[in-house]
Amino acid sequence: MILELNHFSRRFAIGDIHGCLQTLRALVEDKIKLSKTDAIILLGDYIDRGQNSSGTLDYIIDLIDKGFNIFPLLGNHELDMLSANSQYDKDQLFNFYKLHFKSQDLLDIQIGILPKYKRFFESLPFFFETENFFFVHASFDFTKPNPFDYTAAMMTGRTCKNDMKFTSGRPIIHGHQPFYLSKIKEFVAKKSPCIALDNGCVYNKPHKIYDYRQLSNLLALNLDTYDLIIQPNIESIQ
Ligand SMILES: [Mn+2]
Repeated sequence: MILELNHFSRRFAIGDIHGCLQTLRALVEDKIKLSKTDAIILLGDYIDRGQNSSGTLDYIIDLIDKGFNIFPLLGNHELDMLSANSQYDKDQLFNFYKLHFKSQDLLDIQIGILPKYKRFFESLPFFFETENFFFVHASFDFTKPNPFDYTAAMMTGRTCKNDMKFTSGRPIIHGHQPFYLSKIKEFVAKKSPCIALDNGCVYNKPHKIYDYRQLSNLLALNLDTYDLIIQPNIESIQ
């Protein structure tokens, strides 16, 4: 989907939120100090794992309703919930999400995904192309004949590669896979062809794979100045 951002006064992208509502609010309100002349692209994965999936969605939907220029993309967690909703019994669905992702607040045990959230998920595009960037949750697979129709890579591709033939040199800004903060700072400093913005905001405790001390920040990139805005996870304070 083509999106024009040049007429806004400032432009930002924000990585994976995963239910970290307090952290998102602090980033948007205290650090960015968002105004109605700014624009923010959200890179998907608003829900699951964190403490407040429904609050995060309510906040995003409310900002849009109030006239803030928030442009959310689809992440694999939103798509997975939509697919699971159409495949499984509603009580199974509820119990699965309660057990694995703490996001049963998005579900009703009789009807599945609550209509407000289902409508929101179904409205989300797979990627944005703007004057100066591409934005996608995970990556593009440029080896496919029609990479902009190949949504599997956009949702879960693990390796982001840029192909100038398709992007005409515009960087790809993406999330999905947590990178350590030092690595993300390097992508930004080098104005890398692929810039990852997922610093695993939700991982604020010892983890079996990741060193959480190098994660647990929610990041915003100022797309004009390349300033990286770092909001540490504040969910445990509440
Ligand atoms: Mn993801």
